[in-house]
Amino acid sequence: MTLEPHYDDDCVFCKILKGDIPSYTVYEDNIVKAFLDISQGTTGHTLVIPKTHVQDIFAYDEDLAAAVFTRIPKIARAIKAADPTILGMNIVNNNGEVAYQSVLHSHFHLIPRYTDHDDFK
Ligand code: DGP
Repeated sequence: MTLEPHYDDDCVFCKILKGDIPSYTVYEDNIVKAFLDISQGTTGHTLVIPKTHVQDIFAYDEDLAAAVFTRIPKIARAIKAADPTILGMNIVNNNGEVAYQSVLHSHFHLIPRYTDHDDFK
């Protein structure tokens, strides 16, 4: 699997990568883009996606896994550092429609937690 960007024309996240749909970028490099989730489950809810179109975790090869997985803690740390009221973070990755994956371009939810009692479940 190439780490170079590869787009699926029917994919909403590929349209974001191409700039055809606007997004608020949190972080970007040659491998991944991190941008605010439209739903904002909690403030700062961010999605991290590989720039190459890959449907889910089952399709990752070792190179892509290493490249993406080393970036997630760094992005999570940067988000937490940006707001001292962030106390923790859920990192969620749904794979397959039966697992509630609604966008079939692999993505990781970074969901900041501010108190023990915020609204998002
Ligand atoms: P999942 O259910 O795990 O597949 O999460 C998909 C997420 O993608 C969901 O939380 C909403 C988000 N999403 C869908 N379309 C858009 C979009 O056009 N822009 C942004 N920023 N997020 C989107």
